[in-house]
Order: sequence, then structure tokens, then C-alpha cells
Amino acid sequence: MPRIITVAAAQLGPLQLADTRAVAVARMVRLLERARVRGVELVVFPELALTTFFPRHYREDVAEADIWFEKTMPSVDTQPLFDAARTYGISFHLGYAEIAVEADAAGIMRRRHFNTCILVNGSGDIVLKYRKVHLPGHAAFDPKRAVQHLEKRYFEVGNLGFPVVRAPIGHLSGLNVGMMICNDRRWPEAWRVLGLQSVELVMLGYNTPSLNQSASGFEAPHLRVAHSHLSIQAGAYQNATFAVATAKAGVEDGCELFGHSIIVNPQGEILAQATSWDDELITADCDLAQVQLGRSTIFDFEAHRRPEAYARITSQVGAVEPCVWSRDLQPGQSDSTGGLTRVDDRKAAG
Ligand code: CDT
Repeated sequence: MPRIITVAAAQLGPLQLADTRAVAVARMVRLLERARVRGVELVVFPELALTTFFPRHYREDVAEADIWFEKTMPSVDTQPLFDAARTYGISFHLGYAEIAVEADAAGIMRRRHFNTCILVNGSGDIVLKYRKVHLPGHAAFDPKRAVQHLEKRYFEVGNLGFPVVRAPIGHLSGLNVGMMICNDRRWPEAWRVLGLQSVELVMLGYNTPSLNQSASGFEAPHLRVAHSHLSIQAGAYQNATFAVATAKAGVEDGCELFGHSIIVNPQGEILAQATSWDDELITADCDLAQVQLGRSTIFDFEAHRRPEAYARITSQVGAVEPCVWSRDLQPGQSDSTGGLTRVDDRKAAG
């Protein structure tokens, strides 16, 4: 029996500061209706899909940002999405800002703020939750930036790792699904952690400005899209997985988001791509047998991975400077970190 699932990236056009959650949810329900007509079984909505991308707005008192967060899921505002999922038997992925009352690493119960996404199945159950690990931007107001990116101010680093679950989705009795959020897609470590759990379909939402606002150098707008696609295509290929990457697009609060949502296969090919800056549904039929080629050849992890050579990946955060070559340093007998060995050390070691 072929395992083929029809999926959609449900790109959203801009949501302005004044737009209510009801406005956003009504637009998403319309996209779910269109998805049903097209036989879609799983719909992926963007990161922070219920509001404008609020980390661009500075609030001196961070508590004022709570208006952009959800305290319950579903809520009165988001219930129509869950109802539509049940009515149409469609699963959906939703990104939102979450306030959770739970213990922190020190065991203290408190209100915690996360950039979160969930997968809801066609019965309205939440089957997977992920909280964003790689938070870009800065915590304090940055006067050099024309537009702020305050994710480090408003969110804590996600504490759920990169989970994958095998769950019945659509007509499939089991699909291995994983999640990441926006900036995570640029980090190969995130993809590999999902790959190491045999993920078959990665869902990710994003809000990415067309212009690099960091004032640290020029990055051409077309390269912003290229870098996004490069990361997603490489992540899918190197981990033999499908990926559905959904943007918020267009001019939001005067700031342009580049859109270009894509669905990618395990060869890294783009199967579908959004062309508007508006609400837009792109779909693809994903034949899950296609994950087998990569998994059984180049990316047969069991056969070819060498974790003993990857120690730096988990033991180190920032880059260190390399050894400076000199005649008393010899390549070829390096330690597991790939450093050079001193000739004297080699002699001493016998
Ligand atoms: N939302 C998000 O993570 N956006 C980032 C923009 C980084 S600019 C500070 C991204 O990687 O697309």
C-alpha cells in the first residue's frame, strides 16, 4: 500500500498590529476550507500565525507584550481552527506565542514565555508541541536597527528539544513528524536531531524580513530568499525527509517579509512554491517511500556517521581560533577535535 500524503503550506499575508486574532483565525479557516477541496490531509501555518510578528515592537515593560501570547490552547479565539480540523478531518500545524505556568530549571513555578508550535490532528487532539530553540535577534532596544528583532527579550529558549512523533495523520496509520521554527532551519544540528529520529516530514513556519536590519553589512534581498531555501533544501536532503516551510509574507507594520513558502522532497527538490505575498495555499503529494533512498545509501546514519569525530558539536558553543601552523606542529596525528599535534608531544607519547 503506497504511503502518499497530500500536504499544504498555508502561507499568510501580513497581519497588522491592529488585526485581532479573530481576523487571523477566520483567514486560516478559509485556507483549511480550500485545503479540504484540494484533498489536503495536513496543513502547515506559519510561525506566530495569530498576530503580527510582534518581536519587531519594543516594549520597555515586557509584561505589556503578554497581549500577544496565548494562555490556553485552544482558546475562544482559536477554537474555530480546532472545529474546522474536526469537521474536515484535516490536521494542522500552528505557530503561536505561548505563556506556560511551569517549573523552570531551578524548580520554581512561574509564567514562562515561548515561541511555540503545535500539531493538531483531524480529531482536534494536540499530538506534538515544540518550543523554538534558536532565538535570533537581541534582548535590549538596538538604536542601530531600523526595525527591532526582540525574540531574545520576549521568549525563553525552548525546553522540549527537537521532538519527533509517529502519529496517525490523514489516512496514514503512522507518519514520523517533527518540527522546527524559523531561524532553527539555518542550523544543521536541528535537522540532524530530527533526522536521527527517522523524521519523514518536517513542519516549519517562519517570519523573515526581506532586508537584513542588523546594520552589520549588506545582504542582497534575493540572497535572503536563497539562504532560506538553501537551508531547507539541504536539511531535507541530508536527513532524507520531506519539509513543509510556510511563511508569513508581505508588508506587515511597514516591514516586508519575503514569503516564498516551499514544500521540499528528500532529494532537496522544491515541489511547490508560493508566488504571492498573500494568503496562499500550495500543495504537494508526498510519496513517503522517497525517504528510503537517502536513508539506505549516502545518509545511512548507522553505516556512516562518526560521532566520535563530532565532539565539538555538543561540547562547544562559539568558534575557537585554530592552531597556528609552524614546523613543530604536525598534521595527521590529531586528537578527536581535529587539532594539530606538537612534534614534541608526539615524541613524548612514544
Ligand atoms: N523569526 C525568525 O526567526 N526570523 C529570522 C530572522 C533573523 S533576523 C534577526 C530568520 O532566521 O529567518
